[in-house]
Amino acid sequence: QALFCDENEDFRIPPEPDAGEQVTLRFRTAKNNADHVYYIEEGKTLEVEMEKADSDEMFDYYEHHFTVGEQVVCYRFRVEKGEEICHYNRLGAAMDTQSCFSFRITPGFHTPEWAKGAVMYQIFVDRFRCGDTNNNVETGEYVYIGRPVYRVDEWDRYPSTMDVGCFYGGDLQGVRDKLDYIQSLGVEVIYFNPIFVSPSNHKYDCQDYDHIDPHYGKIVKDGGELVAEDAKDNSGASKYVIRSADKANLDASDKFFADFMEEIHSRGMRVIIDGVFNHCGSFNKWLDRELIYERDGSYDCGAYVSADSPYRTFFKFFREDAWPNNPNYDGWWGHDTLPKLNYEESPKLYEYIMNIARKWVSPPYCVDGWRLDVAADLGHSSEFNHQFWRDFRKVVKEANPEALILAEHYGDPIEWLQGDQWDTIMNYDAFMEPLTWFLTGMEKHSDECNASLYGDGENFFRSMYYHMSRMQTQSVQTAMNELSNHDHSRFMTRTNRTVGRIGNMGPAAAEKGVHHGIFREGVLIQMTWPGAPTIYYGDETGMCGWTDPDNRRTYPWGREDHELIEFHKYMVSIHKKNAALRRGSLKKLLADRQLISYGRFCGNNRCVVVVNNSAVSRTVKVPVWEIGICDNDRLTRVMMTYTEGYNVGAVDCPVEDGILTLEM
Ligand code: ARE
Repeated sequence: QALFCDENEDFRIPPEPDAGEQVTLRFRTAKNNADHVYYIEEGKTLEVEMEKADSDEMFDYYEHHFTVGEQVVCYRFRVEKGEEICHYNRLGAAMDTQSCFSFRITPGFHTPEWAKGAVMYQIFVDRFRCGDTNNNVETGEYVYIGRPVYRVDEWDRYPSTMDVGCFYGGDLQGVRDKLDYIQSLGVEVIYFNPIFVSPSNHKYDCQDYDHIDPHYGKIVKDGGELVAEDAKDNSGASKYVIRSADKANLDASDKFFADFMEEIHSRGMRVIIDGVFNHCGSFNKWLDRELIYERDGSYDCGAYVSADSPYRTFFKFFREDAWPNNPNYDGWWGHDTLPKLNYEESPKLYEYIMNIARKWVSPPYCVDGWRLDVAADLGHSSEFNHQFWRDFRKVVKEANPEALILAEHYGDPIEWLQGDQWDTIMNYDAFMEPLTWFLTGMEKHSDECNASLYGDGENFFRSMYYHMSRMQTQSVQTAMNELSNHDHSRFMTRTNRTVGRIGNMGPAAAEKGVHHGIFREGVLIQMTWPGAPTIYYGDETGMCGWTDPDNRRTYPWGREDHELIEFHKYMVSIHKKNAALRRGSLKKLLADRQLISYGRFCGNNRCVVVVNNSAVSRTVKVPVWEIGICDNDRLTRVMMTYTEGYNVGAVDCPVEDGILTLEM
């Protein structure tokens, strides 16, 4: 229990050394307890006995110094006391010595400092706030997959089906109008779901990577007549120029976004945007299926229309004998609206997308990072996939060394997090899944609610430690830790297990009678767990919703749950005030079936978190000496929550002989 080491700044100095730099590793043992501590470097069969360099009342600290070379260094420790031998790696004190759990130094792998423990806010633009009615999609403005799009006039009204062609009118001006509110929550970074030109409300089917969608930006000119349902040209394409393809509107929207970004930066905030590079939309001029704006002679026809299209190689076709209008192309997971991009056979496309990667992180926009959609799916082989992301990293970091590269990823990310590709990931495995399972008993982050058992604390830690060990610490610290997002049910719905299924959509505001207890436990863990806590718009006011599309309801302006908003503000402020919570070490302190406790510590800042996931109160004795707390003077803060209440402010529980006792 006393043994400790990790990749954080108290135990590796500096924590992210470059080639040629001196590094000091520190290993903690109980005072006057170990006979020998060895540093063991893998691959070299190098073993060095560490020197006892420092001690305090409770612990001894052993050190090893060396100069980092060009190569990755993988290491672990061995502690000996008499006959007893103990190994230590990323999983903690371990009986095994499997190299896959080693500590690791990757010279030159830095993730942006600003992103470490940053508080983020995710916005699905169409549903957050309408700030400019002039840019609203109009009913019948264009045809999307054979159906005219439509506008929902009442912000709080839910149609019986929410299809991808229905729009509420949320836009960037709406976000701009609410920046004071967003900032008052303590948010530092906004992550936007896609904002480039696209005909759907989610915009994962990109029509033009070079411009902000005027329906989210600015419309200065009406782009001609509205498209009638049956107005198509020979290729099946709709006939008229639509407002979102009008040059004047595109330029005005890009300018609007540049100004928006300037305001964001002047407030000290940052923005991450969604990069959907695995596939585009079938409406993209490159494919030209159901093209929704006029072919004005400025470009050639797309690959769907003719085999002679200059974009023919941008896509993979399964049948060569089906032109004109060849529907036999590769789509992401079979979706024909999401044609997969065929980089391998099209250097032109490759170059084009690399320029897009560079463009948006450069002036005048200077976006602070990319969230990469289905990043592991990109390309047709794993070798190519990795090469693409290596080039992508080079291009982005050269243009903006501070930009964050954050991939959407399910499963083991280790191959991509070696320092040469992504910085980090949307954290499902080492956050959303174990947390949901522990608190609600729902399997992983799935939207099925059929579990009869709740998770238990031991498993929570086992799973968290395992998955965190698949990332180096600079990736863990910047990982996007979410309770909800646009692909999964709202956490308030998940913790209540029954509310708001599709077909039974309630009002947009938090439903009455919803229980907040488990939800608050989730927020407490989120704001005290390693990583970047990210609030999905509206979660702070208790929005409900089942999975896509019900998780994309409109923000309930005027009907907010102020108590819950205050709770978020308070938790965010605690997160930001304590260095230990932003980037400190983590140590499990207690776990049983319905209880977890852990410590976060960094220098002299020491915080203890206790979560009792049951309605039964109990006395808990937490071994806080494990994070260096022997008496109340050493304790910075205790935060506890239980299904019937919480106390995140007081530090008035007694600590005696390193044991904290509390009633909860
Ligand atoms: C639309 C409708 C849906 C409908 C679907 C199929 O909205 O209701 O079920 O079509 O007809 C975007 C839109 C979606 C849209 C989809 C297809 O946002 O609304 O769905 O395009 O047109 C997996 C992937 C993961 C992916 C999710 C959706 O691994 O990468 O599925 N997430 C990204 C984005 C999405 C986006 C796309 C990909 C496509 O974040 O928003 O969808 O660009 C388990 C599995 C995961 C699975 C996850 C969620 O955990 O392990 O692999 O994620 O569930 O389903």
